[in-house]
Amino acid sequence: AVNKSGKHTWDPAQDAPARIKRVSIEGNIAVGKSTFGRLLQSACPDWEVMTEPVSMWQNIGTGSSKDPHGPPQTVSNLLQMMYQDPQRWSYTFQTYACMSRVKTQLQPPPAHLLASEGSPVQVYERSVYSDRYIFALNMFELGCIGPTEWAIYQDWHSLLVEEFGHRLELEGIIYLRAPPETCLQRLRQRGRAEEEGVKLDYLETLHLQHERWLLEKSTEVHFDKLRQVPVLQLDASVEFQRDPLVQQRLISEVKNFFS
Ligand code: DGT
Repeated sequence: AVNKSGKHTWDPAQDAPARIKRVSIEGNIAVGKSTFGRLLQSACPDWEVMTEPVSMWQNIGTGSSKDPHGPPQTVSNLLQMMYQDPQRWSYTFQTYACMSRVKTQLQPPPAHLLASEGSPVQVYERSVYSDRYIFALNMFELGCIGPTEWAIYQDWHSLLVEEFGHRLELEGIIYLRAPPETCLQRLRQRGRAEEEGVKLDYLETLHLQHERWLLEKSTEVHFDKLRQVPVLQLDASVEFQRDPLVQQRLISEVKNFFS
């Protein structure tokens, strides 16, 4: 929409203006999605990178904080609970992660994107689609989400995606691809406490899910439009975190792909 002063405005009941592209960054744990998102953010003024709310999953307030005589507010670390007891907590984790991804993808574009004369892009770290076709599916195949939980998850996930329609659609996916061994090395280097017990075979199963979804175009994907979303595959096995030349090459690949 355009208001009286000629500025683009955002009506939350409407879709994002068609010229704003929505793109997600996908890839294995610790491949470097956040680092790459920050690079994109600083190299492309017309891009807005929305970060993944990992800290929300680590700090869920429980207990009553409103009643001064009630139990004190405590904090649960759902990420840690999921890694410590995946059979008990994977389904719960998936409901919360998916809800936070829906919220992120529904956030209106910031004013500077709406006002931009260029080719603005809103970028998400992961999406409601990797929630289902990477993590939830993987946990189901590993036996950490039971058949009944999986049926219920798929039912409400499809309902959400269909009901929110255009507002959750993507115009592109950036797939940061690296061998699981490289991701494990990066994961150990960053030393996130909850991930201490993560083993190579878990990263291998997640790698295969990415390959099935993004490269082999798995027939498990239930949304026709999602199967047609263009995927840019980037070689993230190279050390891009500190090498400015590699960074420039990757950024220009992205810019060319989405221009
Ligand atoms: P990056 O920036 O590529 O280094 O990525 P990370 O590892 O910071 O971010 P990400 O999305 O791979 O995940 C953060 C942590 O949360 C990691 O331990 C994996 C876990 N995680 C993320 N999403 C899900 C999910 O939907 N289900 C499960 N079970 N775990 C998830």
